[in-house]
Amino acid sequence: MPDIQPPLLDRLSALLGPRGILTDPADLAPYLSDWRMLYTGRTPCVLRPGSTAELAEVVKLCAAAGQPLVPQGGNTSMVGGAIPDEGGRQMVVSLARLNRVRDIDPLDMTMTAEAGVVVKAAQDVAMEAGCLFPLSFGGEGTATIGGVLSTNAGGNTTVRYGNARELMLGLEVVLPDGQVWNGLRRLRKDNTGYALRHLFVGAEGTLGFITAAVLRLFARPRENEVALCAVRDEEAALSLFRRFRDRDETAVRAFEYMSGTGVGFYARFIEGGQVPLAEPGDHVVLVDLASSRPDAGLRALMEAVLEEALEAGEVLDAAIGESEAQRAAIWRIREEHPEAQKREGASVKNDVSVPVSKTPELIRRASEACRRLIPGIRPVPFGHMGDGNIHMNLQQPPGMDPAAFLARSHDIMETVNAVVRDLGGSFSAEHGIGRLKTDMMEDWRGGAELEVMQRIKAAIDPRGLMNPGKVLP
Ligand code: 2HG
Ligand code: ZN
Repeated sequence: MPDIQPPLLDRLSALLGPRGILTDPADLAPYLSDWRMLYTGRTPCVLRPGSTAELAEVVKLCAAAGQPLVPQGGNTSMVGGAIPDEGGRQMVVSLARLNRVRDIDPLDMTMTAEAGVVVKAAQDVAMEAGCLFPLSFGGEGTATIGGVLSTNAGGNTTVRYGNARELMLGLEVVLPDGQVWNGLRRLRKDNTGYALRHLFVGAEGTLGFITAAVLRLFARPRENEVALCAVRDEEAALSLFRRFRDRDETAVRAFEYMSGTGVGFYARFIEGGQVPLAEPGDHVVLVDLASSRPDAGLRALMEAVLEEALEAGEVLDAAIGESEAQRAAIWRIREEHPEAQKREGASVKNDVSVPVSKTPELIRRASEACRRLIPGIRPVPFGHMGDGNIHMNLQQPPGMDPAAFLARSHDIMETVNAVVRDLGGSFSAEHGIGRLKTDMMEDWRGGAELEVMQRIKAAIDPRGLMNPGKVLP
């Protein structure tokens, strides 16, 4: 067999020019490890095409050579979804240079953005046009539009605006054979056969490359109130959510739960980590209310509901942000949770979801089960209670060897997942499958569901060149 690698590399170099291909090991390093440091892969090069047309040419050349490709956006995956394997053959394709907002239309309430546009940049462009692009989460300063669509990211505002999928009207995709599918339609109604665009959202790059998308925009909020509350227990947290929702369902933009342990890590490890509650206690909730109406009366709503819940003994203490800076400071407590956990030592993440009504039971039962499994283990559940997605994370017992703790990762995940299954939940709510959870697919999605997924993969990417080793077992 002739070695196809050098000629292919030469052809890719000629096509992409010096800006478009990296081969120096020092330049490759940032593309080869994930944020959690779970994986370090190898690659002959990182390809950085500057346009959809250029990417299509890359994919054609690679398809002809049987060359596997790994798409990468902001490299913020929590499950190793954008890292090549250790074999050294898979090439990373960074979409970072496809970073133009092609169009924004405040009347249609749409934005057409390329895959490499950073989420925060998309939010800013929308804001300048008097609109809101509502997807929001801790990694928004790094994560990209292509990545959040490929993984169907959720984040903090799912309770109000849905996941990335619900924010997408149309897509442009480079298919595994190098064809470009232009599905950049900005229609609210379009029932013309199978909804292909939805196949690529959440496929984690295993069916092709999302290169651009038409995104939905919303009216910009004119009022915003954020409160941090110490609550009695998990049930009281959920009851507070219900009180807000019953008063005004459209006002709740985010409803986030945090454990006292996680808030403690924040105060200890994050610079300037102030918590504006005298006694945060064991259970803390962040409520974010927003409305595009200038006279929405959100302050009155916030105060009335908190008062009611204080009287009922559900809320023990609360602080309402008095300025933009104070609201941001409260949000920081929640968003720095992953970083604070990282600094405290080894932890095992469980990005799980259950019906919203079952979140208190999930937190309680999973925490107890893990404490029985490893005495001294510290549950750090936090996240998006309003949509049923709790990060049921576990921190090593103080003083335990991190490696010994991580060696128990599988047992810990199984323990949490047994509770999740019992409550009718999902083992991966928003972070996806990537490489970390492929071995759970058979157990959770096996049978007809997995079989259809495998047939779809075989139909669209018959040679398995798109992000091999991810999603499917
Ligand atoms: C968040 O909600 C992210 O901050 C990360 O989904 C969760 O670190 C985690 O487990
Ligand atoms: Zn999350």
